[in-house]
Amino acid sequence: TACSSKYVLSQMHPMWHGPLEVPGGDHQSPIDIAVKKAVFDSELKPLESSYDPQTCQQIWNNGYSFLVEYDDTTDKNTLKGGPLQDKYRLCQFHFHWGESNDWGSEHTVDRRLFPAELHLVHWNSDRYTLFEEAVMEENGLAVIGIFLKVGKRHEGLQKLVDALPAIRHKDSVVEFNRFDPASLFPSNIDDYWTYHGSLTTPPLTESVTWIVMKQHIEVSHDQLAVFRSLLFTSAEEEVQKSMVNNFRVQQPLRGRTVRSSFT
Ligand code: SG4
Ligand code: ZN
Repeated sequence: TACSSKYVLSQMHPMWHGPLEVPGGDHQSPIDIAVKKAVFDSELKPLESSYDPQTCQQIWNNGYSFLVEYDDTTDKNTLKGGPLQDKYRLCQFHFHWGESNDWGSEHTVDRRLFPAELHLVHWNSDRYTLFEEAVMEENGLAVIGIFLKVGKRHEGLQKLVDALPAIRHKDSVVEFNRFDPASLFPSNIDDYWTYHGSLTTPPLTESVTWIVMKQHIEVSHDQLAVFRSLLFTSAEEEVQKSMVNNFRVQQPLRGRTVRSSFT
């Protein structure tokens, strides 16, 4: 599957649920984005994405979030431009959310929390041949972060929301086709912040160029309520646990600079 995600997960899950050693790195994610401290960089280009909705394969509850996975064996879904030197390939997107609308995002803006955050995970297909290889390298991954706010119903998101009851339990997977990831982009993708950081779950490798959109998207309270009806637990477990608050705590900036594409 995309990102060889089953392989990654079987390694990361026992770790994540046990006491987590904080890795030594100085480039961990997520962070608070302090708007006035971000440095405008006129060299930052507009992002160029090109996605083929036909390459969408499945939707999967991995026991931590739900993932929409794409065929990443060829360059059919690419991201370049922006802060990126190379071409990156989409493998999956997923969300983080809270138990209430008051929190749930991983990144914050001037300490402001959002009810959810979308992550579109891409790996560097110019330099590496596999996701597993890219995940270990400094320029291996590019993740687009998009904040969700509660407001009016999001049409693009609804097709996803409708599929969620079928993957309520951990480890359930259903086929999911023809979904355009760009339908979840805000109208303005030219304004973003970027910094160098890490995955927010094990292996927590510092391989991510983060691209966090300034503009959020709006989804309805009811749509988020369906996210919260998912379960961390498998069908066999006696005590079922709602999938909520699946975000990592914030990490220190430690001298890094957040750059902005806008003034
Ligand atoms: C979520 O747990 C996804 O389910 C993981 O996907 C993902 O791991 C992890 O978040 C970290 O990604 O953009 N938040 S993040 O830094 O993409 C990876 C899978 O395990 C490695 C496939
Ligand atoms: Zn994420």
